[in-house]
Amino acid sequence: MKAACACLATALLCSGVEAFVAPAGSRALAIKSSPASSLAQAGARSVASRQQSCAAGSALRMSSTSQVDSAQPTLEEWISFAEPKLQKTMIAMFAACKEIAYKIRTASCDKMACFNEFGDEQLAIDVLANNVIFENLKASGACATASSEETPVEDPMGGSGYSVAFDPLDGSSIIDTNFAVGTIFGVWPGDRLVGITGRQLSAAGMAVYGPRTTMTVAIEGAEYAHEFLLVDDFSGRHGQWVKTNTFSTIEDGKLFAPGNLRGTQDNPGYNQLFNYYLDNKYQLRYTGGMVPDVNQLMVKGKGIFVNPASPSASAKLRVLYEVAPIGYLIEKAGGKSSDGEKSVLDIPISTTEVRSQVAYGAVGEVDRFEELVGTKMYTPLK
Ligand code: FBP
Repeated sequence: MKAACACLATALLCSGVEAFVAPAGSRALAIKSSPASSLAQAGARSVASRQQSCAAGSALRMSSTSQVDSAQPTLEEWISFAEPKLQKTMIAMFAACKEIAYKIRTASCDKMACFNEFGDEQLAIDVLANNVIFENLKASGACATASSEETPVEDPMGGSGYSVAFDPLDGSSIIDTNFAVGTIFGVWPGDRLVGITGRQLSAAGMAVYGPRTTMTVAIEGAEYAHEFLLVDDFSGRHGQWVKTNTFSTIEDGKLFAPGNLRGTQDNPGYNQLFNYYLDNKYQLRYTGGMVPDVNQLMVKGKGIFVNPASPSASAKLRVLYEVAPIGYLIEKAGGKSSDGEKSVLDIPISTTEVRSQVAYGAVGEVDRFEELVGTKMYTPLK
């Protein structure tokens, strides 16, 4: 037991107090960046509380070696095949999502704002996430233009090589209920984010802020989609992104995630599709967060996510920030995407506001969506 506590304290010190202590020990610090002295105090407080819990034989008995297999490559090792500026852009997105993960976990949030333990109001978490991503992209020097669902304009970043469109925090309606949420991004070559399509993507990614923090990416020059885990186990690999999974197939299977369900009231095709799932005893797995709801299709290797439009509930998902990047991931992972008649990667992105209905999943399941829902109640973008 004494050995375990000693190694924990060492892990604390080795992995750089600030990064480690802040999320676990002191919410206020992570967000409010209080003066150094209180950092030391917080650090000390955190060590003390962990020793107590260690002493109490709690689940915190840590081994000095990481739970993650040391043979698994880190992000930096895995991505070294890619074009250097694309590497920089992707590493900037991973760094931003790591920071967002800590901030989400350490802030008590309601819909409009976040509060630290001193009750000081902070930026709403999606605005905070938005700023963190812009800062990291600017610092990369490889990003010419960036745009986000929070700030839907083409914003010059002062770098060159790639442009990034992102939804800083998807699932705004479920963040206060502490459900898993995520960040979605797409990387295009050059400096424009309109007058393009998803077919021109160089890479895309989706961070899932759930019990674990994972990031799934797909990138030109590599087949399939690839999952990374943010190591958070006080080991020597603490704070690193380590490769944990490769997603290459999404097969037919009875798992469905039905978005915009109110659309079944005035979209007969959607009503028919929904009843097909019920009649055939499909498993309902829907949280209201597109990121975890789509991520499960790759992890389970089966099923379908739909968000059809209807006359009373028009399409709400934005092609630039959400639909095209996720379409790129799903198609690289061996699945199919559709707007009712074609791949979402072929939807022209004429403005940052373009929206579309979507289906993602196994080829057979998406074909059924096109057959029953299709474009009967929706005019796809040409
Ligand atoms: P935000 O971009 O505003 O978060 O909206 C997107 C979203 O929350 C998706 O994550 C989710 O799949 C969908 O809206 C939920 O739609 P609905 O409530 O109609 O099922």
